Amino acid sequence: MKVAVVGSTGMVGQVMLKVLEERNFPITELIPVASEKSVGNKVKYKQEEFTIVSMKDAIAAKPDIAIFSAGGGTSLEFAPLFAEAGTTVIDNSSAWRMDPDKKLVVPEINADVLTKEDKIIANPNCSTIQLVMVLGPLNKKYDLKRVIVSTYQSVTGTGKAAVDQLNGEIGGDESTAKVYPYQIFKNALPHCDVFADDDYTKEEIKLMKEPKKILGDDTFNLTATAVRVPVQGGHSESVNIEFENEFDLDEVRKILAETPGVVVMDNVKNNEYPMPLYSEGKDEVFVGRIRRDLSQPKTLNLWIVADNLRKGAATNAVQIAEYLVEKNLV
Ligand code: 11C
Repeated sequence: MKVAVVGSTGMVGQVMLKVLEERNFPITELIPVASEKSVGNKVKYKQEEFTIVSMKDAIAAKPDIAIFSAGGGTSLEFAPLFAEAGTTVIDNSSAWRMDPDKKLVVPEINADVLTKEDKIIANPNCSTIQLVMVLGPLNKKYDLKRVIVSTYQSVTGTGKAAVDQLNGEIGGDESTAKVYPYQIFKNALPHCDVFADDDYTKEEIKLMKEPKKILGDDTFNLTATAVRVPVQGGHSESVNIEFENEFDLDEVRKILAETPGVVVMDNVKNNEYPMPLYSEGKDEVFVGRIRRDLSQPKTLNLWIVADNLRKGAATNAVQIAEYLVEKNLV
């Protein structure tokens, strides 16, 4: 496979290269792409250096697959040009996710929707991916009625500048540029992405819309509050799930433990539960604190953690690429 990585110098782009390497994706030619100012610079892949090329040169090279993580504007402009050249684009931005003609895919949940005709495939938002990995199998068994999710999101979700802000504040450097409207160290900001309709943030709106599309089910209600916390390793989510049907707690644990890509870490007697520090650098989605909501029937509380740069972005995109290759769809 000839593979272009668009946004190869960014935080997610760098993890994409690492994940492609780790999973030994069958690359015959790697085409790293980045903004004009980086063209000619090098990126490393499998101990070798590769020269970053321009978008124009990458399109002309007609890659089989282009994995994009370069922001919504870049995706809107360039993904269709790659698609016209015959390339299948896997896009990590929010640009195409809710487009009714584009598939939004978490491979463990809905890879079967993909066909050869899909030339631009959307990778969901990081906080959505870890949520649907848990909601999907439980919906099949017990039928979701209402979901309330509160997130605790790592600064890596915002990008390098936010990591610099946190580290600068930790080091007491007053001159650190502020990406957030407030200090993030020793703080929690109920504000991820920008405010939009009805006083929800865009991050919350993504969380409320994307799961329904991925699960192919809009019969349940979902509400979200997204919070940025001074954490660097992964996103956490506290989730309250009301089902239409009664459930058994041991069966819930069994269903989740048997879901590929999900790891149950739930032994409170030994203080065992998922944490961002533990999830960092891992590809799985970790779930714990699985317990009944004692305030009403048929309702569950649980806690989900995943590395937002891996399963929340790069790993999911690479898994989509793997599925396309395996099923001969590119
Ligand atoms: C965050 N979820 O943590 C965001 C980052 O729509 O792909 C990814 C934004 C997106 O701020």
